[in-house]
Amino acid sequence: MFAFTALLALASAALPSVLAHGGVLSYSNAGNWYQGWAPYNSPTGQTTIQRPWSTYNPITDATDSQIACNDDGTSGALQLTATVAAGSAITAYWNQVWPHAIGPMLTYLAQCPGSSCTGVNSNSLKWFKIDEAGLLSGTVYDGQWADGKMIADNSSWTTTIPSTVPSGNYLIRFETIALHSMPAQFYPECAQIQITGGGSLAPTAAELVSFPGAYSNSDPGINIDVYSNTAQAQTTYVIPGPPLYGSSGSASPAPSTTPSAPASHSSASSAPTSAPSSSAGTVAQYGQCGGQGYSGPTACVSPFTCTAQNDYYSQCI
Ligand SMILES: *[C@@H]1O[C@H](CO)[C@@H](O)[C@H](O)[C@H]1NC(C)=O
Ligand SMILES: [Cu+2]
Repeated sequence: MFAFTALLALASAALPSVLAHGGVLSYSNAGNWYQGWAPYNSPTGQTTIQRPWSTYNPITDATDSQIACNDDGTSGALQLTATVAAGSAITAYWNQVWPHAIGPMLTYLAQCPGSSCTGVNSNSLKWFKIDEAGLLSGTVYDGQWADGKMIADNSSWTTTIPSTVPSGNYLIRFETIALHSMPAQFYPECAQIQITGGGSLAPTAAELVSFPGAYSNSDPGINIDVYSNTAQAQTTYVIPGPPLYGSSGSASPAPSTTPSAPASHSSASSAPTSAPSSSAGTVAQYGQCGGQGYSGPTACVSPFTCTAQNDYYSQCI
């Protein structure tokens, strides 16, 4: 008993900053579990799908040279790649219990040239955003944020690889941004995946960005004081980065016959959407079409269906 307590005391004394920050430590996909990089261990002999990363501390400059993958951009000496089916869900797990509940969650992909991402510098790639969630309900000051949902979901975030993404080798970049203090704190980590069974919808030029480059310190979603008077009345939050993949003009034009009723929600939960009865818009593939706190259009462009991802987010897929 004494030894155990002493060990705990020793551990917390030795790793003070570890308790305040962190990053993605593991992944799961289709029942497979993938251990991530252990930044506090020796790099020697580490074999993982995750790109090596160097520090538990946050990045606090939106243009930092390490903002792509929280590292110098290089792959590991024994780098692995996970095979992931297009259309499947992949989950990233942060260290438990993640401490920062205010801010957005974002997931990006970047395709690598050639037959592997190993050896490819992450700063040389073009990224597109496949998932984003920001202020889910309430105000910027005291509302519910995606970061809080991540904590509630076992300090993890699940993103579905779009079924339309071309097959190939990619880096996947999970990111949580913490807004509880200024400047904002960025926690991005990357893993190597090979997407199989994909589609043929390439991201548009407007959807592709570089890291660094995608964010600016003056972006409204980054240069934000969540405790200000403005924030106390603010119910919208602009998520940083490019438009979501599939949302910027690549969807087929709206059909000539307007759907007569909003698309039904396939959610089994009782999570209501405040669907406005006058909704006339049609939402492009991967666009938001429902969820608590959402009041925009709910009808999807044909042939997509509004599908609940969680209580707060339904999208056209
Ligand atoms: C919660 O996450 C940890 C990894 O951080 C994992 O080992 C555990 O299985 C997860 N629990 C559930 C219920 O998913
Ligand atoms: Cu922290």
